[in-house]
Amino acid sequence: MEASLVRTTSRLASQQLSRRRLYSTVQDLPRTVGSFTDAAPPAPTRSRSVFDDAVVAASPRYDWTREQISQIHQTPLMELTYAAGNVHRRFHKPGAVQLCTLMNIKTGGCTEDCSYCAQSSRYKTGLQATKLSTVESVMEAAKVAKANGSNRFCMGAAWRDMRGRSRGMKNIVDMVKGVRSLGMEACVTLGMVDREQAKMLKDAGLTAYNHNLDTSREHYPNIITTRSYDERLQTIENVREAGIHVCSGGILGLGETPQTDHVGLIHTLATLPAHPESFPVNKLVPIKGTPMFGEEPVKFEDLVRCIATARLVMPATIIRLAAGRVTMPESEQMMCFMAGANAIFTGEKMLTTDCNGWDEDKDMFRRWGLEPMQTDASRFVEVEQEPVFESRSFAHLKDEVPSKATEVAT
Ligand code: SAM
Ligand code: DTB
Ligand code: SF4
Repeated sequence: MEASLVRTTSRLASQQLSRRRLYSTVQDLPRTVGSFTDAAPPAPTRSRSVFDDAVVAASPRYDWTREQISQIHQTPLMELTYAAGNVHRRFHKPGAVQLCTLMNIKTGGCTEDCSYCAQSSRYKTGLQATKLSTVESVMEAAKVAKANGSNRFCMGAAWRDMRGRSRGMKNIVDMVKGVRSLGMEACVTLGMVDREQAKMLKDAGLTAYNHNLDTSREHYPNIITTRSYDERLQTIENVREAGIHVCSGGILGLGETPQTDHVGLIHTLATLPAHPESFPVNKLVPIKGTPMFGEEPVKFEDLVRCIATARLVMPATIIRLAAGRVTMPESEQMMCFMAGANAIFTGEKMLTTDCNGWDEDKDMFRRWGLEPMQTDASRFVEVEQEPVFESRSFAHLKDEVPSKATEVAT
C-alpha cells in the first residue's frame, strides 16, 4: 500500500473513530441505540412514537391500548428507565419516597384460595389464625410507626369480604379515625367491599383502600379460583366512587409471562376512569405450603421494566415497592427508585413475612439523599405544560458534528 493511501485511510479511520465517540453520547438518534453508525445522523423525519408521547405527556391519559403499553414495555431497558426517571421528576418530588407501615389486624384463616398466600386456610403454612386486633393495639402500633417517620399506616385483614362483619366494621371505623387523628394517612385492605361499606370507610376518613388485581385477567384464573377478576374490579369501583383513593397493583413471580401479563395488569389499571393513586409492586414472597412455593423468582430486569412502564403509563400514580423488598440489595432498590418507584413499606413486618426495618431504611435514605414523602396534597409538584424531554436538548449537536469531531480528535 502506498504511503499516501495509508495516511488517508488512517485519517478517515480516526475521523470515524472521533465521530463514533461523539455520537456514542448523543441521545437524539434513531431508536436503534447501541448500533453505531458511520453515516451522518439522518434528518429527524420519524414520527413521534407512543413512547415519545408518553415521555412528554403533561397529564395522565386513560385511552391506552394494550398494544401501546406493550410497545413501551419493549423499549430497551436503559432508555426505558431513563425516560421513566425523567417523567417521575416532572410528576413527583424527586427523591421523596412515601413511608408506609403495615399491620396485620386479622391474621390467617382466610377462605380464599390465593395460591401465594400464607393466610389461606386451604394450605398448610403453619400460620396461627387470630381474631381482629383491638383498636388500642392498632393505635399503639401506629404511634410507633409515626415516631419512626412513617406517614401512612395500612391495616390488612385476611378476609374474603366484609359481608356479615358489622361489628368488625365498627372497630375498623374506629381504627381509621384513630390513625387519622395522629395526622397519618390511613389505608385498609379487607377483601371485597360493597358501596355502603366503602361509604362507611370514607366517612371514617379513610385515605386509601388496597385491593390488588395481582396479575393480568388472563393469568388470574391460574392463581385464584374463589373470586373473579370482575369482582376485584367491582370493589375498586365501589371504593373509587365513595371518594377513597385506590391502591391496586400486582405480584410479580406468579409464573406469568412479563411481556403479556405485566402489560395486561398495567393496561387494566391504566384504562380505569381514574388511575390508582398507588400501584404496589409485590415480588412474590415464596411461602412454604402454598402452590406458588418453588416458582421461578421474577427476574430483576422484569421487575424494573414493570415499574418503568407503569411510571410512563400512569405518571401521577405512586409506585410502591412492596413485598419482597427485603430480598433486594440496596442497589436494586435504588434502581427501582430511579425508574419511578416512590413508596415503600417499612417497619418490623409486612403481614406475615419480614419487612426492611425503619433503621435500615433510614440509613438507605441518608446514603442516597432520599426523603420521606409528606402527606396528602403537599406531596405533589406542579406539572409544566408541554415540558421538553431533556435528551432533546442534544439536537443542536447534529449541525456541529465536523468541528466537534475535530475538537475531540485533537
Ligand atoms: N384479604 C385481602 C385481599 O386479598 O385483598 C387483603 C390482604 S392480602 C394479604 C393483600 C395483598 O398482599 C394481596 O392482594 C397480595 O397482592 C399480597 N400478597 C399476599 N401474599 C403475598 C406473597 N406471599 N407475596 C407477595 N405478595 C403477597
Ligand atoms: C400490598 O400490595 N402488599 C402488602 C399490602 N399491599 C397489604 C402486603 C404484602 C404481603 C406480603 C406477604 C406477607 O407478609 O404475608
Ligand atoms: Fe385471603 Fe387476601 Fe390471602 Fe387471598 S390474599 S388468601 S383473600 S388474605
